[in-house]
Amino acid sequence: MEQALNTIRTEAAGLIASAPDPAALEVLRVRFLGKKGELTAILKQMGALSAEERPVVGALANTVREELDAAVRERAKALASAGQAERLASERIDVTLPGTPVALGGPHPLDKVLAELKTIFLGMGFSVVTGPEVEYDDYNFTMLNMPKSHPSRDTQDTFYITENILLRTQTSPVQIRTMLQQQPPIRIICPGRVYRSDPADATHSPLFTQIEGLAVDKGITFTDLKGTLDLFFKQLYGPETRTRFRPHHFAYTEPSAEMDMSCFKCGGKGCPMCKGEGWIEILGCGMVHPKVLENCGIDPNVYSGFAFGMGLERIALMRYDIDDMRLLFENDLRFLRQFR
Ligand code: 2NL
Repeated sequence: MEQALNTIRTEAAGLIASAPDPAALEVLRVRFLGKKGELTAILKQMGALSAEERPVVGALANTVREELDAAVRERAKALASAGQAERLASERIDVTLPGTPVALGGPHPLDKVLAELKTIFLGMGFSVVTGPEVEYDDYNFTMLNMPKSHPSRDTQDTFYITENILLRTQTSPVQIRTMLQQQPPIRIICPGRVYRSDPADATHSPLFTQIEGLAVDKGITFTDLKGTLDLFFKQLYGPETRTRFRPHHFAYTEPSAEMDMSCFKCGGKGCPMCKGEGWIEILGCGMVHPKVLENCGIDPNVYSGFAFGMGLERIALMRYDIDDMRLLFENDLRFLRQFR
């Protein structure tokens, strides 16, 4: 029996020390040390030994078990660290390789123009205010001196959600909301999307961006309106830019005017851009109608104000020499990439 133990001792030690991988090592561990293993099988025969032999063989069996146990653990450790070294080598990453490029966007031409306009108006003491695109008929029309049957509504045909709720046709309702909330002095610009039931063509769109301005305070006159807008266009198109005002009619301003600026292409001599006129029609404006002030709880005997409104798309088309408004809405990347 001692001989059998010693045979296992040398055979197992050799096999364990050269086990090629953790799976093979586990097979050996079960084979020699498992419950049904070779060592156990020998121990089971101990009953046949004499009383003198038993402790000697028992001690040897324990020594062999401890030795083999230690050998298995040692081999397992060696295999694990070899495996790790192998993985580190095979999974090595070259951190100096160039990465996958991320597609970067850029500002839309309308946003670029809007940023420019905002900067100029902020410099003149205006703040930027925005409001909802779905509006009350009251704020979009009635408070602006256009009751339900008013003919001015026809030129601003829009999309109704219900009888009294619609897609706004101008950003004036944002100014109405502001006047309802605070007393003068007020100096704000209100940019945003507005809607009209117009078919799309090179110069029209059922959705466009408007920017309206409003100044209300004691002693505001038409001179303030002219000076503000003239300075604005000189800053936008250059100091040689001139402006002129022609009488017009809006229900919400009195007096009302349309403003032209000298053609930025020919300087006023006349060219295809201005259709030989030398002037380009650019916005509508006027002194806020006393009734509109009154509707908003501002006393027209104490305060007066001016207001103006212009389409941002028209300004963007001229600024970037774009010949069709639809390009601004189609989001064709070949077009948009030119403004990055
Ligand atoms: C245009 C003309 C205009 C206004 C907008 C306005 C707002 C209030 C009171 C009075 Cl709360 N007026 N806004 C005034 C004149 C013209 O827009 O052609 N827009 C595209």
